[in-house]
Amino acid sequence: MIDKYSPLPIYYQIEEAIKGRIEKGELQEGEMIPSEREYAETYGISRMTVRQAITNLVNDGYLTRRKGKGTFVANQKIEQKLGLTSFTEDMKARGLKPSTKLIDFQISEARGKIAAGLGIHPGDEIYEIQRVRLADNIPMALETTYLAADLVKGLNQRIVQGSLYQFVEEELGLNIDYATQELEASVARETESEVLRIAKGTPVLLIRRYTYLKDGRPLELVQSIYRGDRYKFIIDMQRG
Ligand code: 16G
Repeated sequence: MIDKYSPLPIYYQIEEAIKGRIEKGELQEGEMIPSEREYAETYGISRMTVRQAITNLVNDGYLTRRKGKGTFVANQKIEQKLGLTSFTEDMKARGLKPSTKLIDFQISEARGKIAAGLGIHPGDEIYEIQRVRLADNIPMALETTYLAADLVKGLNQRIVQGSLYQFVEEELGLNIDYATQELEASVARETESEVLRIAKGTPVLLIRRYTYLKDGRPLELVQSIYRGDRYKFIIDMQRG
């Protein structure tokens, strides 16, 4: 309930009340929330104040506005612990169906940083793959992967529409061991926004992964653009 004498601003109290109802499951994902007018009447406050609370909740990703329809409870983000798992494994672990839309698959010659990162010579052949990764048919990430053609023998378009890690481990018998990952904030550019079905300029997470085999050989360089409205990465830390 709203306390008009509280030092907490009223819009903030409304925000907390709505958040509380989402967290308790009284308002479910995808459900339409009451209108500004209804909230204003229920709490005996102005519509302006309600609007401010709702705008803040939209900006924080709790709610989403659909033009001409109303305001709905947003899908809450996928929480992902940062570990050396594959996209296929991550989605299956959540009970979501992974799929892949192949944008590009080509064999090219390694240059500069890519050759250096993959531990091969400039001019050596590499696979250059671009994939949109989906969960229950919703685009989650756009991944660009570079692999040394000499190491990942026999890779083809069909294989990369499934799990790359599964192929590397089960078919090639290579041991994936560790990775270094960089995480940066960014915004969706035109092509990225199209394939991820988000507006241009929407915040995204840019992740670069350098993955190595047990014998130390570099396996892959991957640059991924993850939807900022869908993903939240969690890191466990210990002070040792
Ligand atoms: C993840 C990895 C990516 C790897 C892919 C393999 C991140 C940021 N990236 O998306 O480096 O290539 O999984 O997935 O987590 P797959 O086995 O399903 O093809």
